[in-house]
Amino acid sequence: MSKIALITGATSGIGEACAHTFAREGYNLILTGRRQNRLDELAKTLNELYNIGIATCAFDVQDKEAVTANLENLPAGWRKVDVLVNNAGLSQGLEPIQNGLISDWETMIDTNVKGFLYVTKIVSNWMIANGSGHIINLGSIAGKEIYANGNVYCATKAAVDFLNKGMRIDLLPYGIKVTAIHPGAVETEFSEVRFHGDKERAKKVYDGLTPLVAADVAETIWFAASRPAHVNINEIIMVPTAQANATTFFRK
Ligand code: NDP
Ligand code: 8X3
Repeated sequence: MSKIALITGATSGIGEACAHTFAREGYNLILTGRRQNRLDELAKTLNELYNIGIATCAFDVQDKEAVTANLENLPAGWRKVDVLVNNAGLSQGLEPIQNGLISDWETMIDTNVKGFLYVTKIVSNWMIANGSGHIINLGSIAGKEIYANGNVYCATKAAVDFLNKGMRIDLLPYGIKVTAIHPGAVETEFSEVRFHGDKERAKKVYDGLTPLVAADVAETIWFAASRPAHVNINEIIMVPTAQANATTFFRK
């Protein structure tokens, strides 16, 4: 029987790339995100390329009731999730703490921490019932090192780092693997979202260097997901060659 991967934030960037990678590897997929049209297009493309089963669920991870209703309403067979790619997330703003918008902070905390937890609670219980599973959490280099004006975004990713470590302990007795992937700069819609749609400012983030692309991260996630049963990858920090740490870039 084909395995199942549930990928949150599959409408763009790293999540979308993961959908392609896991589909290529023969997984059936549960794809989530807010934009149903993108989920439909992705499902159509993957159906044309690979002969796999796909369920799509459009919901906002910030909305606890919507998360529960959408996931719990999936047909029972879809609860046999082998891999959860806990990826939905975003940054909003890049301002010193005294100037930050409270609405941006709330969106980041509600999405990257609370939404992440809502999904984790439901799927980890499915995995416990199934007797196995692998949760792969998208942290960030921003959760490992703080940078100027990163304040709340970095804090949410630091929370993911600790939750990753905490859930690994809690889920250990159930044989559930837990991994975090912490990327540096990946060119996706991330910066455009951070800068509230300012494409020009977003592009500048990657000026003069070759950033990671979403597929680089998806392949690393696949590496973690495809280790033998007795091997767990606890975490991986991956950056473009032109990035030494959260704040040091070499730009041509
Ligand atoms: P994108 O903006 O390209 O993709 C983000 C995805 O998250 C989209 O599919 C979006 O779907 C989904 N999402 C955002 N908010 C919500 C929400 N409230 N409810 C449901 N889904 C939501 O960015 P990336 O692919 O780059 O980001 C993916 C993850 O990787 C994030 O957690 C990010 O923090 C992390 N990351 C990114 C890095 C980068 O440099 N790009 C580096 C390190 C980590 P939709 O809008 O349809 O809801
Ligand atoms: C995304 C990477 O450095 O822009 O998490 O925060 S960074």
